[in-house]
Amino acid sequence: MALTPERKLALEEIARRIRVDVIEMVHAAACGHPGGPLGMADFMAVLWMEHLNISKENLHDPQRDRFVLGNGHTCAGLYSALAHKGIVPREMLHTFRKLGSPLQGHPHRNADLGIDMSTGSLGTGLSTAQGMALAAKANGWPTRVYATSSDGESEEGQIWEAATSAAHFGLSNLTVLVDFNNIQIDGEMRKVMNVRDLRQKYEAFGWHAVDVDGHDVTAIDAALCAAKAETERPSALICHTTIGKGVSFMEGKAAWHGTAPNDEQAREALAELGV
Ligand SMILES: Cc1ncc(C[n+]2csc(CCOP(=O)(O)OP(=O)(O)O)c2C)c(N)n1
Repeated sequence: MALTPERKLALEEIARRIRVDVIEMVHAAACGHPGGPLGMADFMAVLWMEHLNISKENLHDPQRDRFVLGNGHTCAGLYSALAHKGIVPREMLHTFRKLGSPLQGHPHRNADLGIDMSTGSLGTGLSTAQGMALAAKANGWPTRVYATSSDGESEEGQIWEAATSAAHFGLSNLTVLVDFNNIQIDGEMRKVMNVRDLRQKYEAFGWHAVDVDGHDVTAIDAALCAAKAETERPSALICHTTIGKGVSFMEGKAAWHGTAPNDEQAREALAELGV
């Protein structure tokens, strides 16, 4: 069933709040990656609020859903989503990237905080996610496994090994959401190392794959529903996004892949986000 107009607005509001958290966290840490999680905020909001069966109550249930942030550098958005689910205490967000904090600059697996996998070394996330999906299937569990990835991460050969085996084992309980913003650490993906048409590639590897407007919460929700209805194949949502989305001076700029805003830039960004 399509999102109601009220639910659509509520999810867009969560996405806005994730963006606010990302700016505040990266600014307070004076380092980190704001661009990616700003671009991913819409699909992270839909996934975490509407689809992922992960809550404070079922955190230690082995049969619950799993989430792996393949593009681990975008973790400020994950920590914000976990705070919106009431799993990560909101005040803990202020410790982002500080010495001793469980919320490091790349995710560190933590069973009590809903961080299901350590990531940051690009290429590994989808492999571990497909292992989790295979285990769930072997056990006959209802668990669904979701991973994120990115255009830059799709340059890693290991992604395609995972894609091969996930299709081979018919892991219809596995879905990857690819943040396709055409930007990576060194600039425009198409100039650095063109991964070309990822929908066609995942399809060729035996997946159910669709292109999605990564800022349209209704379209993202519909694509996640279609992925759930799949019974034979793993699903790939190629989410077309803009890096830095929501902050005009960050949009489309590779410089914001891994640069913290200074005081003035943070003030300007937060004002644009309605704070
Ligand atoms: C195996 C590995 N090689 C290199 C890096 C360094 N690295 C960090 S992020 C990144 C670019 C990733 O591209 P993408 O996720 O598309 O970037 P974004 O859209 O977030 O700017 C690279 C090469 C890494 N983390 N892991």
